[in-house]
Amino acid sequence: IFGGLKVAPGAIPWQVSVQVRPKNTNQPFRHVCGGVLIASCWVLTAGHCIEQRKDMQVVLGDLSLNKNDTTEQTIHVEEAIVHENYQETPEAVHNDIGLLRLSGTHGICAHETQFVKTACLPDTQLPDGTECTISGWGSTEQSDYGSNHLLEANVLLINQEKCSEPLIYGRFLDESMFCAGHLQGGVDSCQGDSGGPLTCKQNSTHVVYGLVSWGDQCGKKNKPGVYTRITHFLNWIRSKTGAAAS
Ligand code: 4AZ
Repeated sequence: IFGGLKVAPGAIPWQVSVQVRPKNTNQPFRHVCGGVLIASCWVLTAGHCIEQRKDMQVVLGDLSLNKNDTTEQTIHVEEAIVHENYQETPEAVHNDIGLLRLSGTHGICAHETQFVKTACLPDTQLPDGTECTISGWGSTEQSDYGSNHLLEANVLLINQEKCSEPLIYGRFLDESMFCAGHLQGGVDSCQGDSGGPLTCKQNSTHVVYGLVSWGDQCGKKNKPGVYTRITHFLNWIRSKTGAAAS
C-alpha cells in the first residue's frame, strides 16, 4: 500500500494473507497475496494469486507477517478455484477472481473472534466518488519487498468512462473491473496487495466491493489501481459457495 497507515488490531478482521510453498515440502510458506474471508470456509482472492502447482494456506487475524500474533488462525486450503474466464493479457487482467475453500469440519473452518470476521457481499453498485478502504502487506513507497505490518488507505471510486480515457487506461477496462484511487497519485495498492479487499460502507455495513487486481505501477498520476468488480460476480460466487456467503 502506498500512502497507507498501520491497521489497528481488529479493524479489518476479514483481511487474509494468502501463502504458498512448493508442494509436499517443508519449506516455509511465504505471503504472495491478500484475500478476503466471506464465509467460515471461503476466501475470495484474485485469480492471478492462485498457483495450482503449490501448497496454499491462509492466515487470518494477522497484523505482523514476521511475528506469531496470538490472534492468528492458520488454515490449509483444500481447493482453489479460478474463474473460468480468467484471462491475463499484457495490458490487463480480466475476470481476476478466485475462491479458496478452507479445511475444516461440519462447515466450520475459520472461528469468528474479535480479530477474525467475515465481510458481506455488496447488493448493488455504489456511486462514483464513494470513499472506500484498501489494505494489504504489499509494496510501499519505501520498500519493494512489502510491509511487515498490515497497512490501509482510503481511495475513491472513479467513474468508468473517466478511467477509460486515453490518458488513463483507454480501452483496456471491461465491466469485470473498476478503478479506484486518487488521480493525482500517491495513495494506491501495489504488488503483494493483490487479491485483498477494497471495502466500502453500504447501508452501515462494510461490504467487499473490489479485490486488488492490477494497475500501471503504483501511486502514479493518472494510473489509479484497478479492482475486480464484485457485483459482476455475485452469481458466480453463490454458484461455488452455495448459501455460505452473504
Ligand atoms: C501488482 O503487480 C499490482 N497500483 C497490484 C496493484 C497495482 C499495481 C500492480 C495497483 O500486483
